[in-house]
Amino acid sequence: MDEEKLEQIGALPKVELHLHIEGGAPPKFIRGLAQEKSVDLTGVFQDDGSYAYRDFVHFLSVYEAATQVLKTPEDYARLTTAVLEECAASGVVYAETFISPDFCGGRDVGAWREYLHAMQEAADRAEAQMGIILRGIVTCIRHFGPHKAKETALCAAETAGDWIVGFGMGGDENQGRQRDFAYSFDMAREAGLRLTTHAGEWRGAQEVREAVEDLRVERIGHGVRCIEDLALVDDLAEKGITLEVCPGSNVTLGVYPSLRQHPIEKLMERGVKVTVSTDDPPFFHTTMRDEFVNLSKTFGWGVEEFTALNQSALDAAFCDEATRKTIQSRLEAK
Ligand code: MCF
Ligand code: ZN
Repeated sequence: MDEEKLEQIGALPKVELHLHIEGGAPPKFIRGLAQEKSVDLTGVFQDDGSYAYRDFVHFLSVYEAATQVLKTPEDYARLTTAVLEECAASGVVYAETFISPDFCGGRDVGAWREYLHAMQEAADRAEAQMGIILRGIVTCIRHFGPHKAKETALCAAETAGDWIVGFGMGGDENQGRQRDFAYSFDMAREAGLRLTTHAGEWRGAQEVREAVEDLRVERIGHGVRCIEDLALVDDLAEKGITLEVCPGSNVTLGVYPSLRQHPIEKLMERGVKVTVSTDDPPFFHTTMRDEFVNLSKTFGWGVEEFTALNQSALDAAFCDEATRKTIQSRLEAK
C-alpha cells in the first residue's frame, strides 16, 4: 500500500464504539492531576512516561491506580475534554464511551448525577468546538462482583436517556460468569438501555455464547475468541450481533501474537458485523488513526473496507435516530 493511500485511510472520518474514558487519559494528563493533588502514582508509569503494566491483571490494577487522581466531577469534565481532543485529532466523529459510577461517586445516584452532568457539559463543549459527538455507556466492573453491579445498574437506570444510551460490563473475565450479572442487565434493559458486555477476550467461545444467551446483549466487547467455534460465529452473524473489535488492544495485551494472526478478517469474511475501536488508546500505544492504518498495512484494506466498518459501527451505535442521521451525513460529507 503506498503512502498516499495510507494517508487517505488515516484521514477518513471514524466511528468508535469501545472506549473506556479513564483508559483514554493521556499519561501527561494523569501525571498533571497527580501533581496538583499530591497523589503518589509510584508504579503507574514507565521511565519513558507511558503506562506501566506486565499483563492483563496488572493492567487492570494500574488502570484503577491511575483513576485515583480523578476525584471530582470537574476532574471528569477535564478528562472528557482531553479524551475527545485525542479522538477528534484522529478523525473520530462519533464515539461511545464506557463510564463507571464505581469511579464517579462510588455508585451513589446523587453523586453520579453530578459527575454525569460535568462530563455531558464537557462533551457538549467539545461538540460545539470540534464537531465530535459523544454518548455514554454506564459500565459495571466484573471483578467488583454482582452486588456492586446492581448499584451501578440503578445509577444507569436513573440516568438513562438520550445521552446515557447503554449499559455494559468490563473487567476481569476470569472472575464469575456472565449470568451472575443478569439481574443488572435486566434492570438496564427495562430502563430502555441498549446492552453490551466484554466477552471472549480472555475466555473462549463459550463465554461469548453465555453473553448472548444469559445477558441478551446486542453487542459484544471484543468477542474475538468466538472464532474458536465456527457454529457460534455463524450464529452471531445470523443474529446480527456486532463485535466491538479492538485489534491493537488484543495484540498489546497478548490475546494474539500479531495483527496478522488476529481473526478480524476471518470474522468479517464469515459475515459477522465487525467494528474497530481503540479500547484504552494510550495504554495500548494506539489511536483510531493508527488502528485504521495498521489494518490497512496488514490486510491490504482500502477505503471501501473502512467505509463498511464505519457503517457497521454507525448501524450498531446506541444513539437515537436523529443523531445517527447527523453522523451519517458527516461520514458521507468527507
Ligand atoms: O477492554 C479492556 C480489557 N478487558 C477488560 N476490561 C477493560 C478494558 N479496559 C478497561 N477495562 C475495564 C477495567 O476493569 O473497564 C473498567 C476498568 O476498570 C473501566 S469502565 C469505565
Ligand atoms: Zn474494553
